[in-house]
Amino acid sequence: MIDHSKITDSDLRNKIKNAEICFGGNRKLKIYGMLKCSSGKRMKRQNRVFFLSEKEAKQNGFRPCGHCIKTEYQNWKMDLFNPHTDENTNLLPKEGTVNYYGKLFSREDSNQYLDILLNTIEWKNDEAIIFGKLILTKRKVAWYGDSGFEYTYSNTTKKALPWTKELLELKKIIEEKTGETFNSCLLNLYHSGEEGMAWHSDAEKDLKKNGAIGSVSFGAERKFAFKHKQTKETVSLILEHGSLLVMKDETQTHWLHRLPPTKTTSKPRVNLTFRTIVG
Ligand SMILES: O=C(O)CCC(=O)C(=O)O
Repeated sequence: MIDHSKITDSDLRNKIKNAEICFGGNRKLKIYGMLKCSSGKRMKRQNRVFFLSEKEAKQNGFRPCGHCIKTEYQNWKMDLFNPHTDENTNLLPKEGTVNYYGKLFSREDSNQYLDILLNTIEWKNDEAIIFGKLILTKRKVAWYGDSGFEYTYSNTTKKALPWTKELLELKKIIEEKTGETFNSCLLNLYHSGEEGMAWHSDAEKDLKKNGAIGSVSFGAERKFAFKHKQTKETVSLILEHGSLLVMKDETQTHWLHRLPPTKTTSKPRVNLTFRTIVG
């Protein structure tokens, strides 16, 4: 790491020319970025440092700049939110089980599923009856299942549509991966980060008690959070494009979950929750 205040301007020019300096950083903020980054230009000389490589910057405890090296920044943020856990780690500290399997599908397959789901599912605005008034959400939903199952939530009853080819394909993959079985799927379409879902639990009487719910996400990566009903402690993670999250055991009894709205994306996201309805 080289301090800007300890070298002359001609030294600096030479080191850049000889590729001995390739990245700049802010010592106070502990952020590194490209030499041409506009955020770097505004900095005081005594705060500016230089690095040969990103590796050197990271070894010194610097994180990537969100403006000029977006991909590295996204990866850094993801690591921060999704600590390196595997599908056997329970993300909840007590009274429930949540396992995050990470990305199950390649980027290409995930893009293809997103495209197919956006175009083949019978999306409808969700309906809820709140204080006797019919409310239509901006978010769209669809309900698919084995044989015309009915499912009641938010005081409205939905009848399941017959499985599409891709939904059956996804159901099989999730069943094989988790060792669980499912007979229905609720799909949600969030057109942009402005749309989300408020705190709730999936504990309707039609759902198998303590049964597993397999949640598959395609599209924009979004934060997903859990809140304990009594202690209010929270757990959150980022649901990635093509990923699987499983909630089971007493999770719905003791924890609420939500998808908070965000200004950080305007891209769509589709979420599928594979469930077991009891007849
Ligand atoms: O979109 C999501 O990830 C969450 C969906 C959800 O909470 C639900 O279907 O109950």
